[in-house]
Amino acid sequence: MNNIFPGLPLIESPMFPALKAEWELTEEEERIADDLHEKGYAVFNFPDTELDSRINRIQQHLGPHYGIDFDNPASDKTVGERRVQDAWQFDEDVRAIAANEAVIDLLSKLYGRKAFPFQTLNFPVGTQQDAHSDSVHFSSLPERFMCGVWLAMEDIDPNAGPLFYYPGSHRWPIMTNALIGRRGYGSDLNSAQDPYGPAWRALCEVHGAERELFLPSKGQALIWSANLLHGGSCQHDPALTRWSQVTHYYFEDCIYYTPAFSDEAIGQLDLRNLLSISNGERQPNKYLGEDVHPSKIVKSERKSTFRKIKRKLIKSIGIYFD
Ligand SMILES: O=C(O)CCC(=O)C(=O)O
Ligand SMILES: [Fe+2]
Repeated sequence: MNNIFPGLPLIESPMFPALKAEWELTEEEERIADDLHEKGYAVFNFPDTELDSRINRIQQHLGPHYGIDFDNPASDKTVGERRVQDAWQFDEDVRAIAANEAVIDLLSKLYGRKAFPFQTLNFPVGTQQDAHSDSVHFSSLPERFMCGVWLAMEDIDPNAGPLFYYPGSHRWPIMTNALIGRRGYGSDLNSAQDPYGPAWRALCEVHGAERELFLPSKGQALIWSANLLHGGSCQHDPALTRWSQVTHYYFEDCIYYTPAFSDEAIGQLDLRNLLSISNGERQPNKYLGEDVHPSKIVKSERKSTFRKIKRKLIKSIGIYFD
């Protein structure tokens, strides 16, 4: 496929219609690609014949981690821990869902680079998280090579704090520190999302955007693109559960970093040291096929200091050297 912009995921490329004409996609893959391109999310049936038994085992195994009384239908399920991060490290079913080969193949096809899962979150209830895009937590260089897959592990009740999202918001400016005039490197935050809330609210207002709720049946999943604005709506009935798993994916041959704690323009990147959930191996930060080490970034800072001194010398005594 002749792709003039390999630095953009295929589904986010302005050349998407032309690329699609050359792509070999099934009807279902084409629907998913169209939805991601136009709306920034796509719904699909999770391709795993053992899903029901995996879900049962996950609920049994992770249940005690939350400190919630699941046996009493009337108990408040929103007390205690609302999530377990990276349960894939000790729960084979969480790992199998994250590393599902059919999902990885689909994502790799849609993005044009090989996908790998790097983080799991398991929720027994709604998160009630404010609207945000995951790109302030996890981004890549080139940008947009990240996505989330949200899997419903039961039928989701409208009063259980369903996931919400703003269709089309993936096309809005990507939220960065430069955009809101903030320095991030070395900063300390309770939540990486905090500084950007007013900016996201302003974008929603100016676009007159309306949120949509995701009310899936058990076994349905939703892919969201890196810059789609989403969150968890208010859980009106605290006695309900909302079992779900989110897996976050990156794509190979990128730099992986946390934008909330980075200032990209001056080379200050809060790099991530990632493991692929698929094989447990480290996924090096790469740029155009070559490994990128944090020392290289520091080195280029040193280089620019050297350049400054050099320029001063040239100006003051007319010496030139290279
Ligand atoms: O499940 C939710 O309510 C939101 C989860 C979320 O935003 C995330 O995992 O990135
Ligand atoms: Fe999120």
